[in-house]
Amino acid sequence: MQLSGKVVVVTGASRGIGAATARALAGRGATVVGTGRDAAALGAVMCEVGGTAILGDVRDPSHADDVVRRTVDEHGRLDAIVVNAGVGYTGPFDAMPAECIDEVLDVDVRAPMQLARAALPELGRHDEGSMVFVTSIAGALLVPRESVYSAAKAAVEAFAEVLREETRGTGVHVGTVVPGAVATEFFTTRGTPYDRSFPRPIPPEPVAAAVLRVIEDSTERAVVPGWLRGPVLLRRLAPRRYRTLSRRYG
Ligand code: NJP
Repeated sequence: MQLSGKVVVVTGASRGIGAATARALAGRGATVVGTGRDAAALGAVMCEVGGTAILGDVRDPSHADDVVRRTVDEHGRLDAIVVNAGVGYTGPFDAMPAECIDEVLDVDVRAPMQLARAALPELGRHDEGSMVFVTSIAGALLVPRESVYSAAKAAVEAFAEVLREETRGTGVHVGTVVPGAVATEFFTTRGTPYDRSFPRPIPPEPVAAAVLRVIEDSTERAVVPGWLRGPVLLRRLAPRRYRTLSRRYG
């Protein structure tokens, strides 16, 4: 898909990967509709990229339909969505508060599915449409102390794979971007700092560039940074071997 002149919704565009993606999309000539709850932060990013801000909580049952309806009302079309808004949680599962389980599942699983449901008819209305889910390396490697978050992101990967098959031949492409550690406020928001010395977090811009590649080239799945494809492949092909190595080297 050529992005110039297209209308693209980016959820969680108030900061981090979403804000970087909004800037990258605007740089390609796309019109960006960004969502988030932080009015000041989202307003500043949308002002910078000449986009439209839609304030709201993705957990609100009417949010997904609202975002699609307002986008089409204002811009006349919807060509792509980047389903990026997300929250993390780290800590042993037996100490995870019930409301945190609900928040991770609501924001990271239910909301992306609801947005996909609401957007699909519009994405299919023109010759081509694109839907990109920002998942996580945690969903691919299934990380201890991130059980619910890992399961949530793995669920979205599974959902995207099925949706890709269901939409084959309709002109709508479904892809995912799988980031490793990224230097954003994600860790502050989840309440636990990133405490590993390796791998070092990458800036959000390469993840945004991967989102654009997935849309422009109809790529199925982009892992960023690319070397993480190694551990992902090892876990898939030799799960017990992978687990032994990850216990030893972290
Ligand atoms: O996180 P952060 P990232 N309703 O915290 C929005 C995944 N990922 O950019 O509402 C509506 O800077 C929030 O907006 P606001 C991760 O799982 C990351 O790093 O205004 N919006 C903000 O714009 C996520 O899916 C890393 O506060 C809600 C955005 O989400 C994606 O990358 C590693 C919301 C979060 O910005 C972007 O994360 C990885 C709600 N209820 C995967 N809750 C990483 N950073 O290391 C949150 O593997 N938002």
